[in-house]
Amino acid sequence: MESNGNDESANMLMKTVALLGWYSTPHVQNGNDIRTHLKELIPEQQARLKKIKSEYGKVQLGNITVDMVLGGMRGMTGLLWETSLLDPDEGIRFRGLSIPECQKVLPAVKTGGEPLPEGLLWLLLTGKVPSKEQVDALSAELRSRATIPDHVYKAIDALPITAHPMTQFTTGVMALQVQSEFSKAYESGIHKSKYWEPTFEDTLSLIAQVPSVAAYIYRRIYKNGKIIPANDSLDYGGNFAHMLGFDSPEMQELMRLYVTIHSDHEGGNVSAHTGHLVASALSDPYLSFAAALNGLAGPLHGLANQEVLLWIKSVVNECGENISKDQLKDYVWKTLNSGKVVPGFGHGVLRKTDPRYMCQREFALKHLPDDPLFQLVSKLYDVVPPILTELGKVKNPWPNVDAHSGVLLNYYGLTEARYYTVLFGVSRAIGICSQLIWDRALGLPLERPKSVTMEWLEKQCNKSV
Ligand code: AMX
Repeated sequence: MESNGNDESANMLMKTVALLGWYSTPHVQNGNDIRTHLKELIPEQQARLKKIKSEYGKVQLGNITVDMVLGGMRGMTGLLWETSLLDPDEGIRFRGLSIPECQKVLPAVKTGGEPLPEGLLWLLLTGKVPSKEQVDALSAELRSRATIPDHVYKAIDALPITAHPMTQFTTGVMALQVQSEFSKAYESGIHKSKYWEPTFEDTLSLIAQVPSVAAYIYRRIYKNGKIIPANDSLDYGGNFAHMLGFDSPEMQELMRLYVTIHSDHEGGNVSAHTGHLVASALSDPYLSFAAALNGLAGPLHGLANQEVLLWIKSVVNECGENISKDQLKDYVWKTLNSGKVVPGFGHGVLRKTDPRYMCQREFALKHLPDDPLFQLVSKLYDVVPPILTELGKVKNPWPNVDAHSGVLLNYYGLTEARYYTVLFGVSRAIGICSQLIWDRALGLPLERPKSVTMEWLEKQCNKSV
């Protein structure tokens, strides 16, 4: 693998990043074994959290209003999530780095290529941009853990082939759970200061194994069960595309980009929060990640990428590929008037166009500018936001990540929209699992917010007026 880390602008960016202090942890020793890095970082971060607790424990972070309690806790700061932070206007930053910055500084297969997901995993776990050698070592570590026990395939095969791919995927992850090192260690009485170690073992194995489980499901449902073995000469994203049946260099690049940008979106979204919540009961990483996947499978969250392509295809079926903007407006209103959402638009936190949408748009402009479905997606970018704004209640009329991913996959031949959320799930393993290691390393407690009844709210509010 070549690195693009020597690129001059990337070096400049790294210096700026260091000057701005985004990496708050001191320099750690060079070395390619990620465990060694974590062993050094964990005591520093434990001390940091202890200091925050003791010095700022009573500082208020905002007022909770009735609207927040009734409105799905929007805007309520209530979780610690180290691996990424979402700004409503700028979008996601992975350990301080925006998506374009990650594209510049993370190692790639070829200079100027898309970031390798293993590099992002290293960044999320350690807060440091890895060298090419470190990424290669992590790729090799993942490959060494990628073998799936046979009973996992049998568990999936027990489901009807018509079962939704996400149901099959969650079943596969649950079947992997029997190998959990964390649950074995807990049963044998491990000391809590060591929880992160079996969590690390489980999460790395889980990240290593989900692409094979996901590819098995794809080939089982759509390719007559003809399974493609892993290619050990490929990286994580390239090999995933290969096992699905796609060997073009462009599709492999798309998969690297896809996995990287879908990996993490701070802690409050349904899948990340669910994984973190379930793990706070010391459920092992497999149980926690399977729970997260069940949240991702909802149409307001990860299933939206399936919904977008199906919706776009229904537009084409009814009006043809060369639909005018006026016809498209009518179609959007028809969707809204039938009581449905326009999939791929809006967000719980973002208030501008999602940078994950923008980088996929740039990929499309580079590789498939004339694709009719891409052109339709571009038209939707013009047509939908003014209509959602006109509704008067939508807080963010702009497109999110899911508005774009389907047409890219479809262009390269991965046309089965019902499968798309599984790709999202494979990617999410990287972010959720990285944070789970830190959850246990930092000794984060059982999550248990307070709930109230309407009667309690009425009484409380009557007292305060
Ligand atoms: N189409 C139609 N109505 C929409 C809308 C959309 N794209 N986005 C928001 N609204 C509506 C809401 O349904 C809500 O209506 P209600 O008051 O009648 O219930 C109102 O606008 C206010 O919602 P909001 O505060 O702007 O959004 P939210 O935080 O409650 O929900 C989200 C965010 C993403 C669920 C919503 O924008 C939506 O349903 N979008 C379409 C589905 C989608 O693309 N989901 C993927 C999100 C990204 C991801 O997780 N992968």
